[in-house]
Amino acid sequence: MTSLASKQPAASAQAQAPKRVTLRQAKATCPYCGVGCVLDVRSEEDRLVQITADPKTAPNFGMLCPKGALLFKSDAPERRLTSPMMREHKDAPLREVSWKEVLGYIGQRLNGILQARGPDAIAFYGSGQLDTEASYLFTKLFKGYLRTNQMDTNSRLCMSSAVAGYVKAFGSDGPPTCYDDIESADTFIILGANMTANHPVLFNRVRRRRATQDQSRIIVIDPRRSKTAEFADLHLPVKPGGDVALLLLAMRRLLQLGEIDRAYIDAHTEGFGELSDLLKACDPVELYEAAGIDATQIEAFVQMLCGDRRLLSFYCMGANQSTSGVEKNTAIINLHLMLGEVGKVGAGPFSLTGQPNAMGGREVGYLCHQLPGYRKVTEESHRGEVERLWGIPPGSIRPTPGRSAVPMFQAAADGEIDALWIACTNPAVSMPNVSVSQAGLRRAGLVIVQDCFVDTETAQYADVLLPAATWGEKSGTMTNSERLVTRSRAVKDAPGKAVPDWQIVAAVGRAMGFEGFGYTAAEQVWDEFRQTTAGTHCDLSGMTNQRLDLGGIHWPCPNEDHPGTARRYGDGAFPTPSGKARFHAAAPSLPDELPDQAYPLAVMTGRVAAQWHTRARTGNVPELVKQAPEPFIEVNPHDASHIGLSEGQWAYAVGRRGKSLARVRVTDGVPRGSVFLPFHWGDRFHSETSANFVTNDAIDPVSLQPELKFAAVRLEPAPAPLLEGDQR
Ligand SMILES: Nc1nc2c(c(=O)[nH]1)N[C@H]1C(S)=C(S)[C@@H](COP(=O)(O)OP(=O)(O)OC[C@H]3O[C@@H](n4cnc5c(=O)[nH]c(N)nc54)[C@H](O)[C@@H]3O)O[C@H]1N2
Ligand SMILES: Nc1nc2c(c(=O)[nH]1)N[C@H]1C(S)=C(S)[C@@H](COP(=O)(O)OP(=O)(O)OC[C@H]3O[C@@H](n4cnc5c(=O)[nH]c(N)nc54)[C@H](O)[C@@H]3O)O[C@H]1N2
Ligand code: SF4
Ligand SMILES: [Mo]
Repeated sequence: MTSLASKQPAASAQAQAPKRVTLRQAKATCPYCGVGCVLDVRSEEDRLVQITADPKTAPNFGMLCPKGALLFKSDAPERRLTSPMMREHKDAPLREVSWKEVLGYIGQRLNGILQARGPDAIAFYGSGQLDTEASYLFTKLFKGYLRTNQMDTNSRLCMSSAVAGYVKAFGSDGPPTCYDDIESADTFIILGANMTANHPVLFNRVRRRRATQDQSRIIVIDPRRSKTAEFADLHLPVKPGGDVALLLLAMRRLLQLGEIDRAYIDAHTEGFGELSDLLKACDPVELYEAAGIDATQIEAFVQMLCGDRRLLSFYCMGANQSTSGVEKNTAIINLHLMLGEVGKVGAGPFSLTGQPNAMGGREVGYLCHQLPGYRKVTEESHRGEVERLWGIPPGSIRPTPGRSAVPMFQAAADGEIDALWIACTNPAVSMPNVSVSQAGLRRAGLVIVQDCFVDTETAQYADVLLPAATWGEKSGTMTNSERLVTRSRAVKDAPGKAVPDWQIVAAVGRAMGFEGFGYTAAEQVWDEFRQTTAGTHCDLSGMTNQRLDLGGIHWPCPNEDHPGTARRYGDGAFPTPSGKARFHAAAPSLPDELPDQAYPLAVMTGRVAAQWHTRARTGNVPELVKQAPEPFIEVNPHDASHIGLSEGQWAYAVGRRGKSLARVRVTDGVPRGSVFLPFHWGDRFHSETSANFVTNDAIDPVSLQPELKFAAVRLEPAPAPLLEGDQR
């Protein structure tokens, strides 16, 4: 195993040994989307050379999408961060240093800040792309040893509304469903998810089911006619933000028709009275206006939900990234509870996880209000349990949540954060209202960036750069969208002094003088973490390293003989105080920032199939870059001609917080009054193209997730930018 010690300069003599040609092969979990495909990866002389998938291995059974298949071209050796780098002053250049020097420096600086300003002046911002071992150790270091809950991750921008929705309705996070439900379901709702682009292998299974079962129907709820909507039997082009109104209209009609599962509601739920009161009291005219859908469309939708069917509902960022994200989530769950479509084979609400290990991150408690095993910092008994497990004094863990992502960067911009440690995420591009986050990165005294590439937008702000081994270079564990836990393996060595993320955290813990970070292998970290989940709602304690070597296991898995649990809540018992699932009656609310005369258009941001987030990896793959080479904005033909914009022209989307440059695509796939802008192209592409210059950082009051799917803008023609390689 590569260890940090062996990466010390003192050990470099080993590198003098004659090199043999090495061929390696292993199974690794795809580092992209939450489908969590298991890939067979081959390397030759420390270069990845081939990616395939085994037809017998879950969850993808031989399938992969172009991003996964082309991973072997994504490593870009020339862009790698291969040594720790640091500078003592903001105006000094970064210089390469040894691990010993950088660890000493970090230990001394963090200890100094702790003494001078207290633990809340130190913050961590992480990622659902870190493996479980690294996420667990960050949680242990910050919450247990630095004694601060100032720790949050990009899951706040991604899944936090889904987490809150599950907790409100079922009493605990985590989906009830599994991928195999697809082959037993017949009616699919896909709400605010463009699965063809963003969860492609899973969508293949949905398409196959649709093709082979006559009764099967696909309903897509998305303001845009996305590629996924093109496969739908019914596309409901909801007004951006209008999902709660649309779902209330459907539930109201189902109630009128008596098409509800009374027996299930009576036996297994509470709060239906309030919901039916709301449904009877609300004004349908207002709901139709808010949903942007007419009665014929609702009728067609409701007809597909009537009678005997198995309903599986997938939802993603169109639901979560909203100031009413939690209400959208609970509305979807309300619909399922009302129809008795929970806990049955082929049925259930199924939040699609974005990142490969955002589920694992939730399990280790990496959001500012969480602790390992779906525990909470606000519960005294939970804190006590975790303190005992970690062997730290009672009272070590703080009882109040730290700042979530958006307030964290705001606090940095306000000068309240002295040290900001960022790992495996690129907030200088991906945060809403990104100018504020960039200001925070500029102002924080000590910015530590832990990444595998040297030139990311966030790395430009670093005072310390820590070189991480990346996918294919380390062993680690991930949980996918369906609670399937898989072990990813190394097929090549990390370049230079780069080491796995968990080793970096453990080394900093030791450098700060803490006991409890003396691990010598990732498997030891896993063994410690799985024990912390024993007896919790996300019990993984039965998943030994040996078992994970043999293949993936679904949690809960409470003991070493337990086969794992593909589906939950089949007995109708929920982890709420009463044991019943809860309906939530919420009237629709409007997005935070509404269009007006000055900013007449609603901008929705999102993704394309060929690029992954800030393009750190997909931007290195020529085939993917060719498919999606530059930023674009989709504009309805009516709006385009009204403004005087034509296909292929460059334009600024100008909002209240900033403006963003993209090439115009005229399409009736977006409704009048709305535009769609992918967020993949940050400063590394061009200084003006980040979509997040215009996005709104208003947050959902419960989940604290920002409204990345709705801001008001106007469009203005712009001169074509000078791009790299351009001869103009
Ligand atoms: N190729 C690719 N795949 C990815 C990623 C990637 O970057 N690239 N990222 C991964 C991650 S982390 C995530 S979170 C997922 C995201 O996966 P998705 O959620 O599928 O992706 P988005 O494109 O952000 O948004 C989905 C859809 O929401 C729609 N939408 C916008 N506003 C509303 C609304 O008010 N209501 C409804 N119903 N729909 C609305 C948009 O039109 C868009 O089609 O993808 C994962 N997979
Ligand atoms: N406008 C708008 N903004 C959005 C969204 C949106 O829909 N619209 N979606 C939001 C969502 S859902 C998400 S999840 C975020 C994603 O946004 P980010 O997390 O910022 O995006 P990535 O490009 O995936 O950043 C991952 C970083 O980790 C690095 N990396 C890769 N492998 C490793 C490793 O093994 N170790 C370490 N230490 N680093 C590694 C990469 O080089 C890269 O710099 O964006 C959010 N921002
Ligand atoms: S579907 Fe997702 S997990 Fe599977 S290969 Fe494609 S990007 Fe990777
Ligand atoms: Mo995400």
